Amino acid sequence: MNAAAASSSAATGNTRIVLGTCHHDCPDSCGWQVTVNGDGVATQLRGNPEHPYSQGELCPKVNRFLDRVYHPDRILTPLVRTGVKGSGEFRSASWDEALALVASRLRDTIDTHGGEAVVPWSSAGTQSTIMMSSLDRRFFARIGASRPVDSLCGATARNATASALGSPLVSDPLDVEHSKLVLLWGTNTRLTNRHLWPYVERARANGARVVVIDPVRTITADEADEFFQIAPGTDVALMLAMMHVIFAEGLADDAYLRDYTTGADELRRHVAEFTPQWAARHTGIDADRIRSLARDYATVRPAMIRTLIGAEHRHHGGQFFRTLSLLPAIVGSWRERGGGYARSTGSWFADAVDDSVFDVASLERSPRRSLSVNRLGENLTSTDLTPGVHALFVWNGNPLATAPDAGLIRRGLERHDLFTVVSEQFMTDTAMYADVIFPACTHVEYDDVVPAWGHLYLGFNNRAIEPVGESVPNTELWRRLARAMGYTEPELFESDESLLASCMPSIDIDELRSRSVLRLDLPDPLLPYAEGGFHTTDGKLHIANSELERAGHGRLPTYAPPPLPAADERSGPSSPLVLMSPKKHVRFLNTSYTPLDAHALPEGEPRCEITPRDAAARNIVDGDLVRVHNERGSMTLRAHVGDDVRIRDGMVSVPFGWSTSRTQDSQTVNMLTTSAPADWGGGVAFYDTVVWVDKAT
Ligand SMILES: Nc1nc2c(c(=O)[nH]1)N[C@H]1C(S)=C(S)[C@@H](COP(=O)(O)OP(=O)(O)OC[C@H]3O[C@@H](n4cnc5c(=O)[nH]c(N)nc54)[C@H](O)[C@@H]3O)O[C@H]1N2
Ligand SMILES: Nc1nc2c(c(=O)[nH]1)N[C@H]1C(S)=C(S)[C@@H](COP(=O)(O)OP(=O)(O)OC[C@H]3O[C@@H](n4cnc5c(=O)[nH]c(N)nc54)[C@H](O)[C@@H]3O)O[C@H]1N2
Ligand code: SF4
Ligand SMILES: [Mo]
Repeated sequence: MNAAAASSSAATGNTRIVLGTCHHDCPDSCGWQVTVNGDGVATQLRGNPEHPYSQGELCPKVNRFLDRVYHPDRILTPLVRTGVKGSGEFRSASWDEALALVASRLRDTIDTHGGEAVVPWSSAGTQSTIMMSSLDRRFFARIGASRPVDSLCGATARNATASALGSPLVSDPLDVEHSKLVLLWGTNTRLTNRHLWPYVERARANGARVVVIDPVRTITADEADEFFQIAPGTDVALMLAMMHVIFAEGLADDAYLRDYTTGADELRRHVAEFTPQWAARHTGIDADRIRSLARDYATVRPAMIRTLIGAEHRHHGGQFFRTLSLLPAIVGSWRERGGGYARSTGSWFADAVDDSVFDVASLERSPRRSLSVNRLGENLTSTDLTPGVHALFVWNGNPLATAPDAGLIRRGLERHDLFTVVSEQFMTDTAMYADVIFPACTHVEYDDVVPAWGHLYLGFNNRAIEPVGESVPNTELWRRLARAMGYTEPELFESDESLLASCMPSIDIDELRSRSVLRLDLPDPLLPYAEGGFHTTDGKLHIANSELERAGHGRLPTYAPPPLPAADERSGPSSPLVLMSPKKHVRFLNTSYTPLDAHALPEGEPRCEITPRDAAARNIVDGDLVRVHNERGSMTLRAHVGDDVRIRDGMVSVPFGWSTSRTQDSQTVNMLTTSAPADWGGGVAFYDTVVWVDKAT
């Protein structure tokens, strides 16, 4: 440990306290502190009370993080498959043997089919900077592998916001504390962003009203002052009707629109036809409630819109974020602290942490094709791709349970002529199908910098313990693989320390290490568009947007009904239902933790929520085994029927996050979900899935 790192750990006797930052794919990026005894064993991990945002609190998952670190099921050596794919039969192997095997299969693949037959797939298992993505980019560029594009999370929200505002940069969510009206629109704050909730509560203590807009009555909706249980995928109709009321009743901030925007008059004419009555037919929300929501939004000061990811997982995802981004300008709420629009803060970190330094042009051999990570199943099973996919690398993710149309992924992973390499901490659904598994470190075992997407504090994670077993940080895996392949370019072997220094040229890393948290060097309060200053050619917000028009998204926000059966088509005994598959459990983080007994939930297995009306029509009672199915797959689970279900008639809900090892028939909800793309930006329309439900016989 260097001198600076030592200063981040207070020593008492032989015991040290090491400061770190949670790495999970969660907006909160909490600060933690790890107690390490004289033998180098971590004995306690708890919240860092000095962290300005999380203030000493973690969450039920990470309070038990050390269980995960020292769990008996953790993968601690390389593993080589011995049984059929999916059987989970492996033997342990030395690093040398496993690396030699992978290198020889990779060379064969590249010689026979070309580099593009190699496909990398990763997600945000750790969202710390260099472990999430750095040397992997160089390694796969050197191979000439297919280039992964799109994302399961955030691409549509980010890109659609940016195409509306000129940049993805928006408000500081912590300013919600200063709001008098909080619209939690398609976000389940109390579950997914729990450390923001105290800020919302403080606003409420000062008289704020909290409104939740969601097709599911979430635990956040339970605490709201007002809940709009909107029909799935119809939000743009609600937004257009709000605009209609605001213009029609003279509630717009005309000065803001005149000074800082263009196209407001076009919008005013455009929304004239989108009355609350019209929106009521689409959204299922009474016209009177729509009218009063619009009036409140325009007149209560300050009013903040808060959203995250949920609503992007729809065909209309791009249009949702584009339209939502325009609302604060119409009422002028960008002017105020506690106003504006808050979603991911991730883009604010780009100046402090510049990950473009990880791309090295000189390593690129030839142009590479792009393959969507959202279509892994299609890519693995396609007979049209030339070359086909012959080698797959998976790290930081568990696509067999988290990516859509996962039955097709499973069929692909079963292919005898596919060589699959997985880097993991645990035997996940996906790892079960690997040919070779490499053991990965957990987050207490390496140094890294951790940007956030729920606040503006940059975190540092100091390594607390040595790697457990033979596990390595992701960066070390890419260095070892590059060596095994016989590559010699120095960029492939850059050290972690050097990678960290090169991506943060303007940060005093020693200070960041020792404090483990620094606020970005940004104004406080952060009011990005209080006086215009949009990141467009003329600094104005282009409400009527010719670029979006050229891209086919409409010059002005446009509503198209979702590709789902209408409510009246969802009422018969054999009619289709809309499948929701949201995050639901406080002890899961996507699928991480689900195989661990310590995180087991009382219900033991996922259940299918169905309303009493729809259950009765199918002769289903609470606890019955039901089959949820469509053209992509079928899943058997127990029904949960009752007045406490959180969905409306015509919908069912199966929670996301459960691994196949915890379900009745080794399926997960993503065996049913669609991989259809969202309208723009690179996201996927998971939640626009239609299913049929029958009593299992
Ligand atoms: N405990 C826990 N916390 C987590 C996670 C976890 O798995 N467990 N995952 C983390 C990750 S990766 C992410 S991206 C964030 C996501 O954070 P959020 O975006 O807050 O969470 P989601 O559950 O994806 O979606 C939010 C809400 O969108 C709703 N929604 C779906 N369709 C629509 C629609 O058409 N209109 C409207 N208005 N709402 C809609 C869903 O019902 C859901 O309640 O959470 C993070 N935090
Ligand atoms: N139906 C439905 N599907 C969804 C969603 C939904 O709401 N509904 N949500 C979507 C969203 S928002 C997201 S973000 C995705 C999440 O999709 P994934 O990112 O695939 O989800 P996780 O289950 O968190 O898998 C992360 C894995 O990374 C591993 N890991 C952690 N740290 C490291 C490391 O340092 N090195 C290596 N090699 N591995 C590591 C963990 O052990 C874990 O198995 O799922 C998406 N899928
Ligand atoms: S998972 Fe989220 S809430 Fe839990 S400790 Fe990590 S950052 Fe905080
Ligand atoms: Mo996500």
